[in-house]
Amino acid sequence: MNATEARRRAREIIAESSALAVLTGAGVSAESGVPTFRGAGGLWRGRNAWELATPEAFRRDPAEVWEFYEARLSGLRRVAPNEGHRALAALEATRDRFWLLTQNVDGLHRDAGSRNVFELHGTIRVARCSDCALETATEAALRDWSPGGIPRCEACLAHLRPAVVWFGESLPAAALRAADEAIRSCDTFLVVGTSGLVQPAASFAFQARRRGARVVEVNPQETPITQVADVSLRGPSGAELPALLGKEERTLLTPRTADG
Ligand code: BJW
Ligand code: ZN
Repeated sequence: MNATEARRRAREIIAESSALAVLTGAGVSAESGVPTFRGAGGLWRGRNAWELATPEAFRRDPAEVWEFYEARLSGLRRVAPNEGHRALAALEATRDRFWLLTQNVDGLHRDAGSRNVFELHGTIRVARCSDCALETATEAALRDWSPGGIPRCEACLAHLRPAVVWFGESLPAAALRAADEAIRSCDTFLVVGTSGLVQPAASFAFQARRRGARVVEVNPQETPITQVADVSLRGPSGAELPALLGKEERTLLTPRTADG
C-alpha cells in the first residue's frame, strides 16, 4: 500500500468507526518540542531517560531524579499542544464513544481540549508523598527548590516523588479499567507515536485486534505494533492526524470565495 492509499484507507476506517480508542506515546508531543524517550533527545546528562524512571534510581539518588523532573517540567512551561493533539481533541468532539489512553505525563492532550483522557503513566504536574501519599501540585512543591534538594511532604516531611509510573510499578487502577473498557468496546484502535516497547500499553493494540477491532498506526518508524495494524501512516502525527480528519481535503474542496 502506498502512502496515498494508506491515508485513504485510514480515513475510511476512522470515518466508519463509532467507538474509537486512541493510544498515544511520546511521539505525539515530539512536534511540540518535548523529547521522546528512545529518540536522540531522550538523553539527560548522558543518561538514558528511562534509567531515571525507576524506583531504584529514586531510592539511590532522589535529588538527581528530581533534577531530571524539574528540568522536564521547566521545558513544559515553554511548549504548547501541536496540530496532532488538536486533531485528536477535534476527533473526540465528533464521537459519543471515544477514549484517549496516553502514556504521556505532559498533560498536553488536556491542554488541547481532549476530555476523556486516561493517563496510564500518571502526570508530572502532581507530586505525591512517598510515605503518606498526600498529593501536591509539582509547581508548588518545587517553589523553594534548588538543585540537589528533595521536596518534602507538608504533612509528614517525607520525600515527595513525581506522581508518575516508574518501571515495576502498577498503573493507576482507574486508567487500567478505562483501557480495559476501551479495548473491549472499541471497533477501531488508533495508535500514535509510541515505540510499543513498554507494557502493558504495548499489548493494547494486540488485544483490541484479537477482539475484532481495526488497528491504525501513526508513526514515522515501524514498531512491533505494525504487525497488527491494518494501516500504518509513516509520517509525523502533527501532519498525519489533521489529514486523517480531512482538514486538508476540506481545505482543497471548499469553494473559494469570490475574491479568493
Ligand atoms: C513520532 C514522532 C512524530 C517520533 N509523530 N510519532 C511484560 C513483559 C516484559 C516486561 C514487562 C511486562 N509487563 C510489565 C513489564 C515491565 C515493564 C516493561 O514494559 N518493560 C519493558 C521495557 C520490557 N513495565 C512496567 O514496569 C509497567 N508496570 C507494570 O506493568 O506493572 C505490573 C508489572 C510490573 C513488573 C513486572 C510485571 C508486571 C510500568 C511502565 C512505566 C513506564 N514509565 C515510563 C516513565 C514515565 C514517567 C516519565 O515520563 O518520566 O513511561 S518509561 C517511558 O516509556 C515512559 C513512556 O510513557 C513509556 C513509553 O515510551 P513511548 O511513549 O513509546 O516513547 P518512545 O520514546 O519509546 O517512542 C517514541 C515513538 O514516537 C517512536 O516510535 C518514534 O518513532 C515515534 N515518533 N517522532 C509520531 N513526530
Ligand atoms: Zn506525607
